[in-house]
This record gives sequence, C-alpha cells and structure tokens, in this order.
Amino acid sequence: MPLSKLWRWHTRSKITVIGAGNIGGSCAQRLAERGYADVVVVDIAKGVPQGKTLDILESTPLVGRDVRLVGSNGYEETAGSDIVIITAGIPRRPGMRRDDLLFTNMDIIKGVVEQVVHYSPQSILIIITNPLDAMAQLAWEVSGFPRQRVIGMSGILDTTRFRTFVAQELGVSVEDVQALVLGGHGDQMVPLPRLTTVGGLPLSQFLPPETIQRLVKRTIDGGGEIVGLMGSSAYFAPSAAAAQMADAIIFDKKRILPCCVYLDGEYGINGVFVGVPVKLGRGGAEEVIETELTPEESQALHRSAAAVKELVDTMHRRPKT
Ligand code: A3D
Repeated sequence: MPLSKLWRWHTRSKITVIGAGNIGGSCAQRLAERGYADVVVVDIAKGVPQGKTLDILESTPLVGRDVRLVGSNGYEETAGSDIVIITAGIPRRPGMRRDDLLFTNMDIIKGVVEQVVHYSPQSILIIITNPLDAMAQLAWEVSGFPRQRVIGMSGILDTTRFRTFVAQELGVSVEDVQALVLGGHGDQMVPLPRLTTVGGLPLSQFLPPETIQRLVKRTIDGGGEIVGLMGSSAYFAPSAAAAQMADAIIFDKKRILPCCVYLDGEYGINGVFVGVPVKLGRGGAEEVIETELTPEESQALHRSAAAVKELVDTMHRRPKT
C-alpha cells in the first residue's frame, strides 16, 4: 500500500451508526459529508445499511469527500470505532409517548450494546433511541463503560428547537440565540428561559412572559408536533445534534453542550441519567457543569429526574426473559 494511503487509514477516525433507519441514515449522510471519519452503518434489515451507504457513497464525488463507508448486518466492520451512535429501535407513532417504547427498545439496546462493547471496547457511545434517558442508563449498565463514555443525545435537540422558535418569533439569526434545556427528554424537560440570550442579551428584554411560555410549551411538545405532522419521528434535527456531538468529541473541542449523562450527586441528583450541561471532548462527557438554579428550576429538574428514575425502576423490575 502506498505511504499516502497508509497515512490516511491510520489517522482517520471511525464512527459507527447502529440503525439505518431515518435517524441512522441521516446521521451517516451528515458524517460522510463532514469527511473526517470513516463511517460504518449496521442494521438488522437485510440490504438496508448496504443500500443507504452505497447511495451516500455515490454522492461523495459531488460533495468532494473521500470517505470509506460500509453498510453491514454484522459487527465485524465496526471494530475499533471511536464513536458509536445508537439509533436502533422502534420510533413513536401518532398517539404514542416515548415511554411506550420502553420494553421493545430495551431488548434492542441490550443486544446492540453487547456487540458494540465486544468490537469497540474503547468507544464513546452516543445514545439516541427512546425513551432516551432510560436507554442511555441501560447502555451504561450493559457496557460497563465509565460514565464519561456513555452520553445521550437529547438536550442539544431540545435546545435547538427552542432556539429556532425564539429566532423565528423575533426575526433574528438562529446563530444569535443561545439557550439551555435541562432534564429528561420527555414531557418534564426543563427549558430555562432565564438563561436564554439573544446576541448576549436576556430573552426577557425581547419577549413578554406569555410569549416565552408559548415557545417553551412548543419546545416541550416539539417531538410530538412532528410525529403529528408526518406520522413518524423527527430525524433531520436529531441527526444534526448527534453530528455536533461527534464533532466535539473527535476534534476535542471541549464544547459546553446539554447532554444526557449519569449524575453522581451533581445538581443534588444521584444514580440516574438526566440532561445537564457537560464539557464534551475526546474523553466524552469530561465534566458536568453545574450552575445555580432558582428554587422553581431546581424543583422542575428534580421532578424530571424523578420521572426518569420511575422509568428506570420499571425497566429494572421487568422480569428477565
Ligand atoms: P426507524 O426509521 O424505524 O429506524 C430504526 C432502525 O433500527 C430500523 O432500520 C430498524 O431495522 C433498526 N433496528 C431495529 N432493531 C435493530 C437491532 N437489533 N440492531 C440494529 N438495528 C436495528 O426509526 P428512527 O430512525 O426514526 O428512530 C430511531 C430511534 O430514535 C427511535 O427509538 C426514536 O424514538 C428515537 N428518536 C430519538 C430522538 C431523540 O431526540 C432522543 C429523536 C427522534 C427519534
């Protein structure tokens, strides 16, 4: 093999996406178009990961990227991945809550994570499958990985929804709206308008409380709004959020982003995965960033954590099959 090729294979990162459905396919495309990592896509559906990766591969001359893309029904090709993004599982249909997916997706996550750990013991797991917080906790328990290396994607999505709605309402650039949504990825998520800024200025300077409350409610119902419109879960924004996490990890950017991680006393919460700001870098969720919350915000975060805990308890109580 020529030296130039060897150099390329040995310095490139490798990202695996499990599940070649809507989010998995969109994730693979976004990552391939970034061009910094080789991408492996795994799904149980015969031909689907192979077909989707071939389709994306055939777009690379047009987007100007040299990427190795592989679709597979097995895990051998995933060996030595730096990051594994897990999207395998059933999504919501109209009328369903995320929690309704618990038992089916538990079995899927358990099987997937066992394989991932076997082939990529040093990887960082990004979990997307719902119910997100419980699935992240299960992935952590099954993997035996340190908590820094199992991270749920939810806060970035919930936050980008809120940022979008605020920017639309004000007619300003989405780039100038910064926000933070904490808590579990469900009806009890905790958007924090108090910490939301527009060009560095507090949101309360731009919008009256009733309008802010309307946008907060739309954010909380954001996933359901899309399921209601198109009959299946969102995937463009979720895949963009996962790709942003991959960027932060691969390039060791030390970004401060809301992610779902295991809390060990931070924010007064113990033993459960919940969305909080973390420092995201090559080591994964390297640090949980704590900030002082008002008593109302803190109560809302604790309520949200309690709802996650209840779901995790249901998961743990389920008889082994
Ligand atoms: P979908 O398009 O149905 O894709 C799921 C894929 O998983 C399918 O191609 C299945 O064949 C595959 N799959 C099922 N079992 C396995 C297995 N054991 N191994 C490998 N692949 C398997 O769904 P989607 O992409 O729209 O959603 C995927 C998951 O993400 C669902 O659980 C959604 O609820 C969840 N989701 C999460 C968010 C968050 O923000 C956290 C947002 C939107 C959707």
